[in-house]
Amino acid sequence: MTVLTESEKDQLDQHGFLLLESLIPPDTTAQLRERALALAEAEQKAGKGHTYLANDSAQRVWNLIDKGEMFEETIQEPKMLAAMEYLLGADCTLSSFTVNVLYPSAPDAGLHIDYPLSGLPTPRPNFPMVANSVWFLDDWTVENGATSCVPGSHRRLEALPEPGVEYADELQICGPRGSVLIVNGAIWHGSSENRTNETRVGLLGFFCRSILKPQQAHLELVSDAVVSRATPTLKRLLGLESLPNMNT
Ligand SMILES: O=C(O)CCC(=O)C(=O)O
Repeated sequence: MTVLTESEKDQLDQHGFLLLESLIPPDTTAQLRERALALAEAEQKAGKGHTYLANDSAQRVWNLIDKGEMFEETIQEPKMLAAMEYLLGADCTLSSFTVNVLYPSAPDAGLHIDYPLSGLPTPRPNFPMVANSVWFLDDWTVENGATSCVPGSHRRLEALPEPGVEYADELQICGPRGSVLIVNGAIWHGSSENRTNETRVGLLGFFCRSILKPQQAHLELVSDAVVSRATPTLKRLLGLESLPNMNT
């Protein structure tokens, strides 16, 4: 069983984020990038691209579990899951799994905390409720929009980041392609401006405690074939072990 070291746990507890550097082998990273971009292009061509930010300069591809067998395996990566289970409990579930593409000139997306925390009354819970894994399918650099974080901001239980403000303690988390950044969903974070001529491609594997309603209704969105071949871990992540009861 893969577990976090004490220093990795401490990093998550104290700073609210952890960079798992070069976790994914280069050939897998390249395949994931190719598939992610192919899906983004196909959805745009079909007029179903989920674009956002100014001039449609960023794009999400939703419901990845149903968009290629490689994503079923990817979301069960043991070290990433160990981090999620440390933060959210051994029974944590998938909230959503998406591609996030930043095209050249995508602006800074601004700092935020993750769904559904910003809609909760304050003080927000002082333990993690949701957490994201940001998969670097390109090198994450200051120039191409590497994720910004404000270390320790998961402990600011009353406050929210102010739109447009640059915080003195905000850092961009850079790293080589194949790295996975784990962020407590309560930390102030967001993608930065892509000032390069290259597209920055990432995946967002977003998880929640099993008591929460996930961001996507996996069991309605995922095909029967995916569910029937799912490993016990994937079934649990899709929510099969945390369904409301059907007693009448
Ligand atoms: O793509 C990134 O750098 C981070 C995106 C993110 O944090 C989000 O959309 O919640």
